[in-house]
Amino acid sequence: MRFLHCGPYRLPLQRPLVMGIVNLTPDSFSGDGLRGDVERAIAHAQAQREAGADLLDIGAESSRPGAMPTPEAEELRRLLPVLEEITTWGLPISVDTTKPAVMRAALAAGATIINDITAMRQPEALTAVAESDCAVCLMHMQGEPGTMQRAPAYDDVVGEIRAFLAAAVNRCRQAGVGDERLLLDPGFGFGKSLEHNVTLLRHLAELAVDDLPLLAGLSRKSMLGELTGRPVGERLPASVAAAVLAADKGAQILRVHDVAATRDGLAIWAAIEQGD
Ligand code: 7PJ
Repeated sequence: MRFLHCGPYRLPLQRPLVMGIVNLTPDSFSGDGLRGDVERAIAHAQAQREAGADLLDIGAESSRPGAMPTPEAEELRRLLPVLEEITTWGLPISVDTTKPAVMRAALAAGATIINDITAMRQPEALTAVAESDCAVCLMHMQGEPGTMQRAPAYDDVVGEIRAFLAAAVNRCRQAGVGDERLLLDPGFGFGKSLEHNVTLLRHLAELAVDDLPLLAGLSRKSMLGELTGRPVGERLPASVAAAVLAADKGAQILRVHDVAATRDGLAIWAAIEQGD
């Protein structure tokens, strides 16, 4: 049996896992921003857990297309009070951040996964995770949030992203982060056109460098809006369909806003595809 090592936790990778999103940014595109309200954020995290989340991903740094960077002090002010509570709940907590100092503070506060949308490109980020025993999600992004959706371009989107992820894996290995701590993510919507996103989902399995586990984040994203014509508040059915398809294509962790609905979708998929 395979496991993802995240600090003291061992997440079994036999069936797809659901990562519930807890968003602390005030300007979340998906309408779930919690406006810095600690109590409400904790209640939302609790609801995600009760809905059956296997792990939670908490983020206080906006990465939506066109977003301005969040100052470090502000990010920590939003994160730490919530982290202090939810890291006592007995499930792995991932922190969505690109800042080495925030990674260190989050790990000290009990976070056990670092979800870095810049894939450990900063040497100090690599040092921060190498000195701990957390898991690391390496996500692909072309460009930067402020400008990434202006003109995303690839000659071979699957090959280029696979090569990017392979290089990030090598950086981690060289820093002493073992394969049992790594997750790979194509970064749906991060410097990608609709066509790029669709191609990546279709070929998701090819991105699993050395058979490392894949995380997919499609929940409520604009590609689903483009395909259905629905605004962000009406993308639940499309999000569940996308999560189930991602699982079918080999994703081991689905990063979602709607945990209960995603679990239902995955239960049907598992009964058919993983039954007996
Ligand atoms: C992703 C993420 C994703 C990983 C966001 C949103 C936009 N981290 N952070 N993968 N998306 N690893 O919540 O949809 O796709 S922020």
